[in-house]
Order: sequence, then C-alpha cells, then structure tokens
Amino acid sequence: MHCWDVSAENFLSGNSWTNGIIYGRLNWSSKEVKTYKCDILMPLEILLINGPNLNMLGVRQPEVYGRSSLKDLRILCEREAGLLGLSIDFRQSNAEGDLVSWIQGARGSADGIMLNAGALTHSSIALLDALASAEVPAVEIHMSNIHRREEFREKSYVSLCAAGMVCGLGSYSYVLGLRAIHSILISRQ
Ligand code: CA2
Repeated sequence: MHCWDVSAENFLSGNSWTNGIIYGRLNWSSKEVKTYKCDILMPLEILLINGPNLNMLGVRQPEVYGRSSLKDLRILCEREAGLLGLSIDFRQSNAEGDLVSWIQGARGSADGIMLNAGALTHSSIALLDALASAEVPAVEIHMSNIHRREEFREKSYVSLCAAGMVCGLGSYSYVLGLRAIHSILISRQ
C-alpha cells in the first residue's frame, strides 16, 4: 500500500489516525484537510519476560545481581525502548506455566521476545518447546555471567531457540538485549 509522506511532527500535532487511514493536512501550510491512506505506523512490540525469583532483584544477593530492583529495570528498559522506537510489555512471573502461556501468546501479537527465564533457563524443556513454536525472534538475557558460576548454569535450553544471548552485564544486559532485538527486527523488514 502506498504511504503518503506525513511527517512525524504533523502526525503528532493534530492529525488522527485509525486503521491505516490518516485524516489531516499533508503539511501545516496547506489549508486543505484530506484523508490519506497509509501503512499503519506502529512501534515494534517486544514481549519482555522475567522468570522465577527476578522479583527479588535489589532485595537479596546484590553482589551477584546488583542493587537495581525489578522496577528500576523496567524503567531502564522503557527508557531504552523509547529511544529505539520499541514498545515493551514487561512481565515477571515465578510460575513456569505463565512463561509458557506468554510465549505462546506472543505468536501473532509480538514482534520479538526478550527472555530472562531465571533458573528455568537451565531446566525447562517446556519453555524451549514454547519458544520453538513462537515464530518470533527471541533474545536471551542474564544479569549474571552464567559461564562464571556453577557448572549447572552453563547449560541453557533457551539458547537452543534464541537468536543470541547477552549475559554478565547486570541491567546493561537488558539494554544491549533491546538493541539486539531492535537490530534483528529492523534487518528483517
Ligand atoms: O543472571 C541471571 O539473570 C539469571 O537468569 C538469574 C537466575 C539464575 O538462576 C540464572 O542462572 C541466571 C536467578 C534469578 C534470581 O534472582 C534473584 C535476585 C535477587 C535475589 C535472589 C534471586
């Protein structure tokens, strides 16, 4: 579908849009108000999932996971997503079933997934199966460097279905993860 050249400024300063149609002036010097058909301008949607115990961030083990709380992390991610033009749906659950259902729901509703599955990373074939059927790219995130810790953390089932993984950089792992998923999605368009 053809898209008229409606600038972001014009878009934000008074024109309305719905269902692929923009009503408004092509530019502000024009007196004429027309209806323009346009490809819908929607931000890329990222489902950002945090798994078990990540609600405890900033509360315990700051030497491993830093002092930021989950709320701090959310604010940081929302700020970075805004800069990248991404919309994020930031979630956390301690229940494996929630994570599986959210990943299943991403198909058709999200453009990409960012996943810190917590300890389920190292054990959950259910999460791996859900990711395998999601048909959207996923980036795996860890606050800690899972390769510098106990041997059982070396194995990641999530990695088998992830486009890539960022670990060991604390909150900054999430920032880099957002940049990575953005770059993956932009290069696909
Ligand atoms: O480094 C990561 O992000 C992990 O995914 C965190 C998981 C761990 O099991 C993975 O091996 C690596 C654990 C999340 C627990 O988070 C807590 C935070 C503060 C206090 C207690 C737990």
